[in-house]
Amino acid sequence: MSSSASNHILYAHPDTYSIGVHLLLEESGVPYRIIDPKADPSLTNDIFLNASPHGRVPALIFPNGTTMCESNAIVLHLADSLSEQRYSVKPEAKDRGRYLQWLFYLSSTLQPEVLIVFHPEFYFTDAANQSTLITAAEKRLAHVLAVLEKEYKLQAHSAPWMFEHGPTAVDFSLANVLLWPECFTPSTVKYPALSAMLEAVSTRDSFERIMPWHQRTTDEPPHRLTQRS
Ligand SMILES: N[C@@H](CCC(=O)N[C@@H](CS)C(=O)NCC(=O)O)C(=O)O
Repeated sequence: MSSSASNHILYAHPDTYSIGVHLLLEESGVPYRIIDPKADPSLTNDIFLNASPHGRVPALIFPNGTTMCESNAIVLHLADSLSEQRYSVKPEAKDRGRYLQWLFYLSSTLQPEVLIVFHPEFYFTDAANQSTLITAAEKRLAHVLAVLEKEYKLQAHSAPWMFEHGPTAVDFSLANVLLWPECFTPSTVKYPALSAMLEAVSTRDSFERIMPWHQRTTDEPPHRLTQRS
């Protein structure tokens, strides 16, 4: 990580959907700087909200001044544009469609259940309804994880990664969620393929370099910057 004005700037908060983007930047070896909009509210200004209109992390400002938010859009774009596309499935590759399918699945099908598990209060104010909602979301999350486990098993020849040539944006983004004990418990019985992928991500040098920044410092749920539904 270094800090010249021509760097990428990652707006992030520890232990959030920022981890996948942070990993990819670290893997790619491009210079970048991190700003936590929560740690320094004076920075949660027009620049951050311009990059992330919903006010959520991660958001990225590119050296040329363009901006992006939405973690999976960011990792898709970074993987396509950095490191000779090592962390992407190239646009002309046979597997490109499958790669896009699973990246979008993470955003559209996995993330909604994760949001409920962490923030049932966005939907109900009373404890009884929140508890019912969490139970339903956990059941749906277990199904989503089973679908992902099945896909990784189908691609056993690529193990521990989803694609044969090595780790991609899909693995990094999914590992981001699998790191949360509220969502996933590694198990060689129930989720051997997902657990192996998570283990493989967790032993990478890049992971060891970035994770000290992502330690939870309070008991506060990791997802919240401001109360926003
Ligand atoms: N779909 C978004 C979700 C981002 C998101 O929910 N970020 C959370 C932290 S994990 C956040 O910034 N929450 C603060 C808020 O909503 O105010 C993505 O993948 O980037």
